[in-house]
Amino acid sequence: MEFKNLTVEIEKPIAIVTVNRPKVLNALNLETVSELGAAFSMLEANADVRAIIMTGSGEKAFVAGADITEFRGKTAPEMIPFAKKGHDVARIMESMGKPIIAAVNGYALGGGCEMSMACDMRFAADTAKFGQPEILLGLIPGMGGTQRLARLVGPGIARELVYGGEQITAQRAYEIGLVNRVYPAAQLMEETKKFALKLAAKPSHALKMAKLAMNYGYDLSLDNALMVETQCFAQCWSHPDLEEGVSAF
Ligand code: CO8
Repeated sequence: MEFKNLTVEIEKPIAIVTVNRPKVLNALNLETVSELGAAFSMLEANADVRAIIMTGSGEKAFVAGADITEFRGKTAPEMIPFAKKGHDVARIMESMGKPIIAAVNGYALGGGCEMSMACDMRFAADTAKFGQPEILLGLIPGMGGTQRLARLVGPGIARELVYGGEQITAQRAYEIGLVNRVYPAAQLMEETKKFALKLAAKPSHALKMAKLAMNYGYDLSLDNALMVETQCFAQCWSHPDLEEGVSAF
């Protein structure tokens, strides 16, 4: 599948999705958001791919947000499908069975920070910057930032970032739990690939069940979430990986 705004490299057993609009710091226009949805759906269906890295092209940005040039002249009703599109893509990423690691190589602002939060985890270059600067434009996050940020870092710090619009360093993002790991910029991709390969070597069905139990259970009451976990746990017995793993033990 060919994309205009992305590259998708398959280095079995991992794939690397790179937003490729470096002239605008990989800002997400609607076409790019649609292409991301198609790319992740395609990778979910590709049995050769067991873990995915998402990153941005160039050295400066992961994704500097939604493409602001698409905002002018729009009306409120026109922006509903725009936001919905972003939400749909984030949901594709969260509901697919394969882990996605964001390799945040630079600015992850607005929709870029939100995209990284739809990934399973975030590894960042020490030069990366995170933030939800929408307030400075007279708007608010529209791709899940008002919700996912609070779930990741807690409501107090999330409010500080969304209301204040300030950028934070990768180190600060690590301290608040937004980022899992920070690496010197030159090592980010190599280290992220190493970790993706480790995940790719894990029993894929069990990993899928872990991801689904954690993502679908998160918003439920504890009783309902435990029911989701029970189903996913039991599903592990429907796959030969379990027999293999238990026998090896
Ligand atoms: N949209 C469009 N173009 C952009 C964007 C953007 N978000 N960010 C940077 N660019 C362009 C610049 O206009 C510039 O273009 P040109 O060379 O033609 O002038 C080029 O990229 C390089 O940028 P700068 O010259 O500004 O580079 P600096 O190093 O001086 O600054 C910054 C880097 C700090 C990242 C700065 O570019 C900036 O502040 N960018 C905007 C960041 C921002 O506000 N992001 C939030 C956007 S709103 C949003 O994301 C809402 C999400 C809604 C989700 C909807 C789902 C589909």
